[in-house]
Amino acid sequence: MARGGQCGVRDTRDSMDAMATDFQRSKIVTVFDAMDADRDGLLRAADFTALASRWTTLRGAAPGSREHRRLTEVMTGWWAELSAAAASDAVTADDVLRVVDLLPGMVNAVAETAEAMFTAIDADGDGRISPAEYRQLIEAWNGRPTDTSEIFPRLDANGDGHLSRTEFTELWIEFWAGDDPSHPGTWIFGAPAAPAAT
Ligand SMILES: [Ca+2]
Ligand SMILES: [Ca+2]
Repeated sequence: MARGGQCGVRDTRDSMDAMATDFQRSKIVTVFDAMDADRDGLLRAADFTALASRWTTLRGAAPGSREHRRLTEVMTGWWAELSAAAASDAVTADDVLRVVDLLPGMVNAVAETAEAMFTAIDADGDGRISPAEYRQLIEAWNGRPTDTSEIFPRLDANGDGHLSRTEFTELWIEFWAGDDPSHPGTWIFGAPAAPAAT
């Protein structure tokens, strides 16, 4: 395996056995591609700004409004953490996967991110994510209209028509730190890419 000395990442811990699986890689690459607005294979601050901008536009949040600031802060905060963890201002999918390798040991941090995301997604602030609020998230992410009517029920564990904070956090943690293809969390950013071959 290529574990050569090309990276400046500190390996003070024995995490080489925590490499992302092919399944985790396919999940992350799907999200990465959606965020990589200019498709150059690198995430930069501008990609997160663009995502925040798509989101605030869909939401109808005017620049300077509290809503605009909140959504922008969530995405900017993500970028700050990711670029710091990757020690780069141009982050590759492999960089993201190296960060993801560490997440199973950082479940509290992942849950905090879920909390920030939940608050951002919950546009009307009623403490739950409606199908329309979820769709807005996915359309901001994808940058195009997306039918999420078949995806949402997969995520709604208790079938009450909304995602509670608890439901969302569980899905979020599974997506980023889990490795179970059959878990609904696989679908949190929409339909996962089909396997390369069947
Ligand atoms: Ca709501
Ligand atoms: Ca529910």
